[in-house]
Amino acid sequence: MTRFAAVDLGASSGRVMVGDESLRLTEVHRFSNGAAVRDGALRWDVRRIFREILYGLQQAGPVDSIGVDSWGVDYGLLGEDGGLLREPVCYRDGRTAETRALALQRLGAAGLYEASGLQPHPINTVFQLMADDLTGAATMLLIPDLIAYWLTGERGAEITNASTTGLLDVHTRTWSESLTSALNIPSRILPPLRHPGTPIGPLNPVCSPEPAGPFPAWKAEVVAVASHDTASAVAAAPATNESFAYISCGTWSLVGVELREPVLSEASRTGNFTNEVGLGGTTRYLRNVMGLWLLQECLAAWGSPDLPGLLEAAARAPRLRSLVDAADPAFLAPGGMPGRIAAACRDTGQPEPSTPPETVRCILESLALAHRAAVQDATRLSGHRVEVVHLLGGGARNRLLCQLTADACGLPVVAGPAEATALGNVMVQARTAGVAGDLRALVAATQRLETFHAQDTSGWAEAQAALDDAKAKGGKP
Ligand code: ADP
Ligand code: LRH
Repeated sequence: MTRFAAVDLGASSGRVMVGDESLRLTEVHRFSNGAAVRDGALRWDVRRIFREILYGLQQAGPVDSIGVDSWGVDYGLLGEDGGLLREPVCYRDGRTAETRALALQRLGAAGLYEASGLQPHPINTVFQLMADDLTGAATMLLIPDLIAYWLTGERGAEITNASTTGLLDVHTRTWSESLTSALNIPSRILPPLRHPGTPIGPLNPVCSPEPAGPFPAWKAEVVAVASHDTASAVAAAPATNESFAYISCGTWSLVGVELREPVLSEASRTGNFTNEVGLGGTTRYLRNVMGLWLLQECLAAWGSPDLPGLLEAAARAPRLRSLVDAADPAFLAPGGMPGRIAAACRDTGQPEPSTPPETVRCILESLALAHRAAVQDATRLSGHRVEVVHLLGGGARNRLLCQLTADACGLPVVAGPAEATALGNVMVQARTAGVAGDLRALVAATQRLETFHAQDTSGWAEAQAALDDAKAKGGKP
């Protein structure tokens, strides 16, 4: 039996899982993740993450290959000597406000969209690089590529994640010279692109940072997977035909459809849709919705109460009482989330949630409403038919959110796999090792899934109209 290690780094937790050709998956190590302010910026402790990965690989024992995926857009800079210049900055740091405005001024919103196919989200790598000090930078490595470099000594940029940077040409899928030159980003720091399924190199500690702990003593090939976590999750959607939408639901909700070609219309641009690269050359046509970040932040503010108890109480709280725009980047930064949500309700003329269960109800219904809007808009803007919604990732464990999403969308929601990303990571390694056949069908046949049918579909359209109306009158989200 061939064994594959999937290193899957989420914004809220990282894990090392072992999978095989039958897509049986075992978690061997999980660790918490999160950004913290150091040296004047919100940063990821990527050396600690690497130590956790090495520990996880130790727990995994010998495997035939290793794949690494993580959240998108963030990067580390290597100096001329190959060392990391600084701890990577988290996309939630506020440093891109001015550079985003500058890029929009130089190229125009339509010009940026036509070139990159991305919504001009403040998190995009391009705006971060424009805000960064690139003195002495030899190479920019996205997070999974940085980990792969530390594991092998090889540098590159895997294409699904490169497509989140805002520097990939949406037409040619190569680094865009016109964007780098217009935005003064030295193209020499962008490493060669690589595609899922290509070998990166054998395990080799030559570039591993110190002190990192024991490096695996066994031999294994590190293989490029769909290293953007969302791309891996979508690859593992247990879809039986093309007529589906997906919600990759964890810290973020990434909501959209899988297409053969990008959609670059004006309506798509103003609708805030992004065209990212998916496995097999597909387009992930999606909208970024804030996701369970809203809940994570509230839980942290409340001192981490028991989640199941809170969800039960939220299920009993009044229905569709107060809603916020869960796709609004105003919720991007950390801190004070219960108060910010209450203020957003107040500013749009709605009752403020006054207890944690009411706030949780507000968050989950707001997410369900944003899921509904994104599924409907993606369908309308792309012309793609949708009969079912696949809700993937940790959010699939939140049964209330799954039911509310089915109700809001008026469509069946198939929830799971909760570890879709790690599964998508293993799928590419299995394919590379020669496993043939329909791997999505294998996911459907082997993983725990639950279908939620739409029940109470009343009130959602009115709630959306009321929220749009309140925002149009100047209310904050
Ligand atoms: P990421 O990869 O972005 O770190 P995950 O896909 O791991 O995110 O999802 C994490 C989220 O899943 C948590 O914030 C939490 O809201 C939700 N979640 C995980 N386990 C459960 C559970 N048992 N019940 C309800 N929600 C859960
Ligand atoms: C989800 C995700 C998402 C990006 C964001 C930075 O983890 O990769 O697709 O937009 O993180």
